[in-house]
Formats: sequence, C-alpha cells, structure tokens
Amino acid sequence: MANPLFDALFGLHSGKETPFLHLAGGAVITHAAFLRQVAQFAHVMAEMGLVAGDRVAVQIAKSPEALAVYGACVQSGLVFLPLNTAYTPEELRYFVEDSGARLFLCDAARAEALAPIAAGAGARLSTLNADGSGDFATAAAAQPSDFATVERSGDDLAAFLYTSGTTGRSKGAMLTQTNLLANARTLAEVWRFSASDVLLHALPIFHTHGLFVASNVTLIAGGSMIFLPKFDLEEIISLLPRATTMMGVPTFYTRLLSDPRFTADLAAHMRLFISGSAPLLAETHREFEARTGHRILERYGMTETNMNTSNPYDGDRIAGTVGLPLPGVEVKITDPATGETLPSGEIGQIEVRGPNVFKGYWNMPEKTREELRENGFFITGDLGRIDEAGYIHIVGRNKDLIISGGYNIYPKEIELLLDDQPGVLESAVIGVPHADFGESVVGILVAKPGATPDLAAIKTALSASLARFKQPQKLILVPDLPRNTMGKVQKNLLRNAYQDILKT
Ligand code: MCA
Ligand code: AMP
Repeated sequence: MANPLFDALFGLHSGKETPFLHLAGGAVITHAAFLRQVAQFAHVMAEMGLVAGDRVAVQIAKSPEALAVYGACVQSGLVFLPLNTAYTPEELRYFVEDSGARLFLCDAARAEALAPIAAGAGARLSTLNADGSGDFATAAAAQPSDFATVERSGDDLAAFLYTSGTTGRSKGAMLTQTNLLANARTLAEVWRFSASDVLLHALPIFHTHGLFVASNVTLIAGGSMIFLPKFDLEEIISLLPRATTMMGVPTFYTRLLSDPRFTADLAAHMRLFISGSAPLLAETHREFEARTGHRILERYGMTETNMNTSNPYDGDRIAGTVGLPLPGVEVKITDPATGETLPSGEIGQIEVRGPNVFKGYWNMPEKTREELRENGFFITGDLGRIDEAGYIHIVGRNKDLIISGGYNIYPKEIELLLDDQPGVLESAVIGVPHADFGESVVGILVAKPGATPDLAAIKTALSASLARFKQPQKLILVPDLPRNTMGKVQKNLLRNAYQDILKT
C-alpha cells in the first residue's frame, strides 16, 4: 500500500460529496471538498521544499483548515507536530528547536513574536489564521486540488506529540503510521462508528484526544463531525440534538450536568458519550445516568500509546474503571521496583504493549530505554489494578503530574521557574481538587532567610513564561516544606493540608 494512514483515513473518501464537517454557522464541508484542500496544502509544502520525514510544527486555532494541515502532512509523508494554542513564545521555542521543524505555522497575530524563534531554529514561518486566511492559505488557493500521495510504510513517522517530563523537559513522542492506524481501526470497531455518525467535537485538536481519537475515528468510519472551536455550553446544548456521539474530558460532562437544560430528552437520540484524559468521578458517571439514562463510556490512553483500554460498548460500563484492554493491546500490572508481574488484584504500575505503542522519544534514547522496555512494554507511570472481571482501575500515579481540565501539567516545570524568583528559596507545586477542572495548580513557597517574596510580582513573572492553564491559582508562603527521612518533599501531606483551598 502506498501510504497506509492516508489511504485509510482520507483517500477512502475521495469524490464523496457527503458531509464531513458541520460548522457552527451552518456551513458544511464535504469529504471531497476537505480532501481538495488537503491536496492544495500538500502542494504548498512541497513547493516550500519539504520532503518526507520533515517536521511541521503548528500553533494555530482549531478550524477546518487546521485539520487539513494534518491531512496534508499525512499525504506528504511529513511529521505533524501540533502545539497547544495557549503556549507562550518561551514555551514554543523549545518545541520548534528540539524537533528541528522545517516549517512553523502560526496565527498572523503572533508572527512577529515567533519570527525570531523560527529563524533561530532554521524553520520557515508561515501563517494560517482561525478564519482560514493567512499567507499559507493564500499560497494554497492557486494550487491543484489533487496531489500524488507520497509513499510511506507503517513504520514511518506520522506525528510528534510533546509530552512533559518529570524532569521538566518535554519529550517528543514519535508516533508511526501504524500506531495511529491500528488504534483508529480498533476504536471505530469497538465503539461501532459508522458513516451515519455525527460526532459533537468540542475538544482541541493539538492533543491525542481531539486529533487522533475523535478525528481519526470519524475519518476512518466516513462519518461527520460538528466541529466547534471550543467547548461552549450554550452551543453544545443547542447542537446536541443534531449529534449521535460525543467525546470529552470529565469537565465537559460536569459542565453539562450543571445546566438544568441538559435533560434526558436532549440526549435521547444520542448513541454514545465517551470520556477520557482524566479520571471521571464515579459520582459523575452515576449522576449522568440518572439524568439521561446514558452510561458514559470511559476509556484510558496516553500520548505515547493512544488508547489502551475501554469500557465495553455492549457489556457493563463500570463507573470508576477504565474498562478492559482493547483488542490487540496487552496490559499488565508490575512491581515498580522489580518490573515483575504482580498477582492479579494487586496494585502496581500499569504497563502496556501493542501496535498502538509509540516508537520512542525523539533524540532521547535514554528516556526511551527507561520507559519503553526491549520487550515492547511501555511503563505508563500510572498505578492500577485489574479486578476479577478483568477491568482496570487506575488508583494513582507513579509520576508527579497534575491533570487540570484534561491538560497535563508537570509540577517540575513550574517549580523550576518559582525557584528562580527573587526571595524564593524553594517551592513545591501540587494539584488540589477543583470543582470545574478536577484538579488545579497551587504553588507552595519557602522564602530565603530574611526575604519576603512579592507574590503578585511572581504571578506576573510566571504569566510571561507559562501558558495560562499551568499558572498556579494560588501561591502560599510557608516556613518550610514537609520532607521524609530521605529529604524528599512529601507532596501527599501538602495535598491533604490544602485540599480545600480552591473550594469556595
Ligand atoms: C482553560 N483554562 C484552564 C483550562 N482551560 N485552566 C486550567 N485548566 C484548563 N484545562 C483557563 C483559561 O485560560 C481561562 O483563564 C480560565 O481557565 C477559564 O477559561 P474557560 O473559558 O472556562 O475555559 P474553557 O475554554 O472553557 O476551557 C476549559 C476546557 C478546556 C473546556 C476544559 O481546557 C478543554 O477543552 N480541555 C480539554 C483538554 C484536552 O483535550 N485534553 C486531552 C489531552 P483566564 O480566565 O485567566 O483567561 S490528550 C490526553 O490526555 C490523553 C492522551 C487521553 O487519554 O486523551
Ligand atoms: P497525556 O500526557 O496527555 O498523554 O496523558 C496521559 C495520562 O492521562 C495518563 O497517563 C493518565 O494518567 C491520564 N488519563 C487518561 N485517561 C484517563 C482516565 N480515563 N482515567 C484516569 N486517568 C486518565
């Protein structure tokens, strides 16, 4: 096959004038029209001199055009590298440099700020705006609407997704065509996606959830998506009656439940609600069922592995569990100290193996060796157990990670910045319960002897470097941090002490 991922996701639909994207204003983009744009974008990148294997970094608003850039990368054999639109220039510099991107696509409003970064990294800068305008789009308008798909094998890279590390440095997870394709095929099958599905899509498309899980599954099934720029409760409530399925992070579902207009009637025709990226509270699952009669289907995945487990489509969807291993995926629970498989029912680290598991971290062979075993098992950093019925329960994390509204935040990155602030001796960043985002960020600071750190000035300094969602909602000054006998900060004690701090 010439290009397995392109052929299965996009090529299959050439010439189909059936809806692919329904936009909020009522416009519809068909599969065929979408593919024409994909081809035009692929021509622009070829004219820029990009060749198979080159990386394309993009920080652009969610739009049909942004999704077409992904398609164009697949068709051209380029490696797609989507970046969170909330990232500051300081955060972006690392990704563009580390990936060796040859093209960096951004919004025109940020072009001036990002030009030095692109130039420093040797990447060409081009613009694509939320409304589909920009010099990249202008260059595409005159291009032919078909493109000779570049040959690729399943082992070739299709995407780089950066995932933060416990040391503070982000790691580029290299995902192959096979990784993405195997997962898309499996998910479409187990969740019964078909050409008649209409997925309500309000997730960002710079992460696995909105890009691969939602979009790839719809593409492979030949279905369509109500493609919204972001989660807006009013819009979701008004458009839900036109959808058959929805995917979201738990915050989507708690926000829906907070609105009395979200009723059994409104959700009556829906076929499936899927949740992931963060733990769905069992109480949310039950409240959702009581309100609508639907049992949310919870699944579990990671950037490095796509999806690993899912509650069943038929069978019991059990609240508080992430279900069973997906077909073709092996899951085992091991002792973190020895790596030995633990007896069934015991809590240990979750390891996974399958065609969905990535190829390794870009330019980080040591990190790859630490987390991806030679036998193909990936050490997820999540802690869990498998019950008698084979369902996986995630009980915690072996990694210092905060998940806020489905976004992952690594405390180390924030601690490194806090420790550099005037008057700060040391810091600990923790996640505490938050009604809307599940968890949110709090920074605990210890002052240097005799110093009084200016907390407002520290907040301002952080806002210049860190995306808004990573910024601590509160900074608290304490005399010292609790430590164990090994000198390690006991974050569990801090989390207990401050668990109510963001509750109002
Ligand atoms: C926005 N803000 C946030 C978050 N989102 N703060 C903390 N955590 C967040 N997640 C900030 C905004 O900058 C704003 O700041 C303030 O909070 C309120 O914004 P609001 O309008 O309420 O936010 P929103 O635009 O409604 O966004 C909330 C959201 C969004 C809908 C939950 O964050 C979202 O779409 N999350 C999904 C993330 C996702 O797709 N994760 C998948 C990762 P200010 O007021 O100061 O301006 S993939 C993954 O994890 C794996 C592989 C998996 O299994 O799927
Ligand atoms: P990411 O860094 O975006 O790849 O996030 C992956 C992490 O999100 C996993 O290692 C889990 O800790 C968490 N995660 C994803 N889905 C779920 C879920 N359904 N329940 C609990 N945690 C989840």
